[in-house]
Amino acid sequence: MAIPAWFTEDRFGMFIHWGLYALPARHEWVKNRERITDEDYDRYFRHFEPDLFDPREWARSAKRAGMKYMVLTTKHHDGFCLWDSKLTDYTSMNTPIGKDLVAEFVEAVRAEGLRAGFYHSLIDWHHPDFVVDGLHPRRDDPPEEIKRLNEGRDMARYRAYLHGQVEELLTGYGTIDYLFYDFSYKDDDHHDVWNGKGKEEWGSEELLALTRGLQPEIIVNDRLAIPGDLVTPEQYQPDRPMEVDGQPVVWEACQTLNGSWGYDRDNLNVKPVDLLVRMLVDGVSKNGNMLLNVGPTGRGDFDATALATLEGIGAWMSRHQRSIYGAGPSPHRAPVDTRYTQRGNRLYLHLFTWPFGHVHLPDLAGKVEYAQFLHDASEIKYREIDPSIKAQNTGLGGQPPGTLTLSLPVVRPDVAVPVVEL
Ligand code: H79
Repeated sequence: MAIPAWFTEDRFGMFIHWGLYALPARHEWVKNRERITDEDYDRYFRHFEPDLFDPREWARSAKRAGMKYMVLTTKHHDGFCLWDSKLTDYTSMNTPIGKDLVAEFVEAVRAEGLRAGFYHSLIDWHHPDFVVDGLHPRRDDPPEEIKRLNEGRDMARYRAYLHGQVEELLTGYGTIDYLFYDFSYKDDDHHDVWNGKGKEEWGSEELLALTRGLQPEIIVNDRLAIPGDLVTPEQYQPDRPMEVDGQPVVWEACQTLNGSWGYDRDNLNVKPVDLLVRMLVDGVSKNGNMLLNVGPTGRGDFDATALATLEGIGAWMSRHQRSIYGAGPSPHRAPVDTRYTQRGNRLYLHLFTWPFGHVHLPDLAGKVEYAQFLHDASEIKYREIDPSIKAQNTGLGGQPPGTLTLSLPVVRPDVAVPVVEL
């Protein structure tokens, strides 16, 4: 089945990781990493009161950055639910904020003209029937401790809960455009995990059928351990258009601002704007999307660094979106430190470093009608070497026939990534 066209046209979305872990503010895996007991973690539940939560403001920030869709964590691995689920008490309704945050999110995102998606964790560290995992050196039986923790736990009951909650989310909130399930870990990459989980544990076939039955147009990711609509490299850029079994596939890289998905107060490893723009461009040049994450604070707003980063990306997008929306890879070969994207007969040359006056484009002589910078529509002059001539000594640095050479200004334009439109 073909994926809805909006997804590969829009190219750029916002991921939002938000939940109780915004309060400790040191990574969304904090409960697991620091072996925090349920009792201690419950303090975040009792103090969750995001009084500055304003999803219209989130959506406006996303829109200004050039993002076209937004994906919110309805539930992360800690099991805390951001909507009014009837299947558990462990929801935002029972915290001091006392609101269905998913409902407000979906309404706000739509009101700003963006598409709304959900992230939903398959893993659940809170549900009493979720069989506990463990790391182990390879051996035959789980350690006694893991066996003891799992007495009375029943994944069949957890599956019913998982499917029931997805049904709530896909029936109670109108059209949902996208679903990111997260994640399966029962394969060669995870051979050191006791009780690793995959399609049997999640009931993946049934869950995917339920998802599509309730939302026929929805786009579903690939982490149910069965094929989905797209593949989702996490925090890495593939080196070419992605393929599965030799066939091109739709893909989307999910990326963080600083290596953490949840709000991480003391993390100073923030990616600069020009790097994030290069990552977006790199993805589109390889036929991929980017889902860029923000982790809102415990008060419900975006921190100053996230806001400044989004503004910076937006400043670039407002002048360069023509090279992103509806664009994809080009059959032409891009010079080193550049990326091509192409839409129809327009070719976009993205310059990741600044050249020494010239940039040589192989095989484009005779094919270009006009060249300009995208940010200010200023003409870029160029010379061409007739593809039919034999001579090698052309006076243009020995470039081969067929080369088109752009003459670029000495001073690099003051934009994150300069783009020449051909
Ligand atoms: O939600 C964000 C992350 O929290 C989640 N996916 C993004 C979108 C994610 N975190 N980690 N991972 C995905 C992969 C991590 C795998 C491991 Fe493990 C965690 C390897 C070791 C610890 C789970 C437990 C798999 C093996 C043992």
